[in-house]
Amino acid sequence: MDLQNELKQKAAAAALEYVKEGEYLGVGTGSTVSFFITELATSGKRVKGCVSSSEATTRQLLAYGIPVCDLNDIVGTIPVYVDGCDEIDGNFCMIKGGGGALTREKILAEASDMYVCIADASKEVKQLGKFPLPLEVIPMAVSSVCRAMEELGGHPTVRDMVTDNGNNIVDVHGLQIKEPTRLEAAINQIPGVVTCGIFGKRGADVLLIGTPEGVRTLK
Ligand code: ABF
Repeated sequence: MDLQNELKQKAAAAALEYVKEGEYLGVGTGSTVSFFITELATSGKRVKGCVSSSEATTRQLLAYGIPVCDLNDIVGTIPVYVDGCDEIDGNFCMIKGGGGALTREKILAEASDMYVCIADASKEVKQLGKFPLPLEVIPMAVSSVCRAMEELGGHPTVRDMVTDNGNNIVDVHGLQIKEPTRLEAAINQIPGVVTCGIFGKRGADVLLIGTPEGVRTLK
């Protein structure tokens, strides 16, 4: 395993401590989360059920025999949501959506009491924006959303994928994201944008960073 994956795995293993047995657990998407699911499956910890943020995560959970529940069947909030990120800043604002699952991830983050972010050290940044900002976009609005993003100073490209929700992903390069929450709100107002990959209004609560020296916990 290469170093980056080792660091992802360390962070993923550290998140087990936050899993509440007998309760619902929100589960994100991506390679770091994939390590987490394996850790969960082999830990002996039993949750009431997982609420999944993607078809890929659902498949992995079910392959381990971990029950998967529908968010609509849960009354109240999910105590803990474990997910990764593509970038995270000092205020725990994030860019997410590199894997294209941002809409369901944002729904689960909002529905959860605590977002535990797991990441390797390369994800920590001073300012968001080096990682191209993903937007989930209704297919008929792709061109108009791209034009709107150019007006905001970005360079949009359309990703060759269809999301679990049947939409497109536009990746916006070259944005200087100085005020994440404000830009998130502005992009959310563009007709056709389903979800903006800035997680500022609802960022992370706990950050577990895998480093060569061990896992750093930031709250
Ligand atoms: C999820 O997984 C996404 O929001 C983010 O795009 C991605 C991170 O991927 P990885 O864990 O594979 O680096 O958190």
